[in-house]
Amino acid sequence: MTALTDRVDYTITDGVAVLTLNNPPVNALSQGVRQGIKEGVEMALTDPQVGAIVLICEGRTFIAGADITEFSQGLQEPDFHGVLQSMDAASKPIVAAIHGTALGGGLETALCCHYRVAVADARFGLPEVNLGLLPGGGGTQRLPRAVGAEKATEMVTSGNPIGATEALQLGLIDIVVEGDLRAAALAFAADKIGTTSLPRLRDRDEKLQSARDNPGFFDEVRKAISRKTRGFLAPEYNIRCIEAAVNQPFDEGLATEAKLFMELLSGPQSAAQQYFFFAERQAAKVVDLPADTAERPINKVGVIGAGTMGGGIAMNMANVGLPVTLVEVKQEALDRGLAVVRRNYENTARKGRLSAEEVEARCKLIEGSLEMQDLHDCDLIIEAVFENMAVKQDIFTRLDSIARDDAILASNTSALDLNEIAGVTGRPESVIGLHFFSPANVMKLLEVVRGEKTGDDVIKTCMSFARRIRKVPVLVGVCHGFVGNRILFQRQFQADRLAHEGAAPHVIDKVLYDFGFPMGPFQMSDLAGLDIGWSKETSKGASVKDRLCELGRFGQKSSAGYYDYDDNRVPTPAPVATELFAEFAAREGIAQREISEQEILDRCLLPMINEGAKILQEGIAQRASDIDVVYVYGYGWPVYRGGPMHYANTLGLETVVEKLRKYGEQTGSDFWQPAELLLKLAGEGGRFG
Ligand code: 3H9
Repeated sequence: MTALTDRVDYTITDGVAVLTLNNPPVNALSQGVRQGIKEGVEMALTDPQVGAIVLICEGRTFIAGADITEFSQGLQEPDFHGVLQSMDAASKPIVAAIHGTALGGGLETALCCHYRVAVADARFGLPEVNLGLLPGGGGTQRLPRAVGAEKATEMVTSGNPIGATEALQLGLIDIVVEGDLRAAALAFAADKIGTTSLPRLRDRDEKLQSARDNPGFFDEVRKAISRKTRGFLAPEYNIRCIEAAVNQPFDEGLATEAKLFMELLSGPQSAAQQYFFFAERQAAKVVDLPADTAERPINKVGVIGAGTMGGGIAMNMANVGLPVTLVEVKQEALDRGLAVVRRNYENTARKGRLSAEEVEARCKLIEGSLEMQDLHDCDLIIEAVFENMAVKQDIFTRLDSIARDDAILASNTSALDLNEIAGVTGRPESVIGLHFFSPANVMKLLEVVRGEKTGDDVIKTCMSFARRIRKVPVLVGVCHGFVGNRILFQRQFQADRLAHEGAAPHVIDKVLYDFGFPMGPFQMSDLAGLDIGWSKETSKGASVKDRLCELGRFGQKSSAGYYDYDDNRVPTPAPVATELFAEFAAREGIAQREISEQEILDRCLLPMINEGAKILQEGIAQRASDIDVVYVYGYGWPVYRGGPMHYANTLGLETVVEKLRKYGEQTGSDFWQPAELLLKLAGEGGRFG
């Protein structure tokens, strides 16, 4: 065996040179890997004893793509394209032996091999779009030639990988291997020794014909994905590359791909999306947990409260095969909750994403009960009743005597003091916050709230449990609203002020929608319901929101709120809302005026950044990027802008401070006082993170 580099080994077995890549954890195409492949291919081509080459990987996966950390450092030699070119042009057959995931540059490497063999659970994809990029190693030109332009367009615009069975049917791979991959690849390669006319995807055109015959195809795709991809550059750039594959000769198509790739790579969207890729992975890590911290086993879960939240939480467990006991006080509420769960599953089945048997199996895993006592054998119990400290404390007092000694007791509170809840139990070390976002069966974010006394083992268990139920966990500390809602309160407050000062609610919403949020603050309030925390008996009409509720305008559920809704829930701005703001402004002596879109954007976003800085200086979040993960996954912050803290970095912290001061002077309010951490970092010319 020869070590070509510290990442690539070279051996010869029965006339077949085997290049073995070993670059943990995912065999990314780092410099040492590219160098090793280049040298290995050259060696094999010049060695008369070698008749074929196998490219295979050690560890858990085939090459999962370019090394993303290298993008920001500038690409080093050897150039990826040169390596691919030498493989494509090789005079001896090269076989890619694939296990795990062949992604991005990994799949592009395999596409430059003459043959591809793979194990049955291997997956293949070009997920560059998720990094704000496109496959820049010829993937947009070779994949359509392998699987057709239609399938390739779907793969590059969604980033979703396909499995081995589909890959075989499409012609992306040559065989699916049962048993030992290396042995099978060696045998396959030995069989190809001496083949003179090697199959090269660059030479194949036949699978492009159907797209050539259907010139409207790409515009149909654009239309179909427009809602989902609004604001993103990369999906459109990916489509243009496949169009080039269909309409241009291969080498011209490659040049188009290279040009568009560089445009994306040097732009702010890709920088934000690459940043976010690592932010998400960082968020899973808890800095101060000893490595040997044990986890508690979780095999059965209890949920208290069968409302929208409790039902949604229970579905997360059933989705991964975990039995759940769902407890309610009244039979009627329990029946209603279970019926909603069933309806949700049936809706999913109607869309073809679940079979009838799966619907039944999941519903069966959720057992309803009216007895809290039935939670006695649960490993994790999540309380999801309405936000009232006395009610929650009563539940935790009772749970303390019912739950097993090693059970974890969690509250789904979105803002209350977890320490006060834990304080009523004799086991505060077993109490934690698990703040799910609504709808809990859909939203990926989970704020894991660490109380003053929460045990390390409980934190570790909940962070890994979150991933088991396919959530993205972010560890946060106790404060009003934790990270997400605490920051949101600031934006809502300013949106309300702006409306008093003369900006119409729908204009404020539009500014935030255009920034990339799925909806603005007033649309969000209408969706959530304006009557949360409002009661007819006690209402004093003290705010615009109260007055809207008094008029029976509770938001979308009553087809009227800040907007009027038609039967299809299409909103039109409600004049009554603007009139009420004008009335309140007059009463409070606020002069209404024209407000620019820039001022609306600044006044909604800068307080979020400032609050994020306070959260960091108080140690409520572990790191700035965690705040961004909360905002992208929990509140629809456009990922191509990275999250509020990354966005602040792109504005420049000095600019953020300057603007905060400007609005402070304009309004004469302390609200705009920059956080100490922000002042410090801006003073040093620093950044968050
Ligand atoms: C590309 O290929 C461009 C080309 O078209 C053209 C070039 C000219 N680079 O996700 P995990 C790290 S763009 C560097 O937790 P899993 C990751 O940060 C690339 N590092 O594991 C983590 O580090 P840590 C196209 C990478 O088992 C560790 O590996 N490819 C890369 O849940 C484990 O990762 C992609 O977009 C990378 N490419 O999932 C694929 N990938 O332990 C990106 C991972 O320090 N990768 N790391 O936190 C993935 O989707 C998943 O990592 C994968 C494994 C599915 C492979």
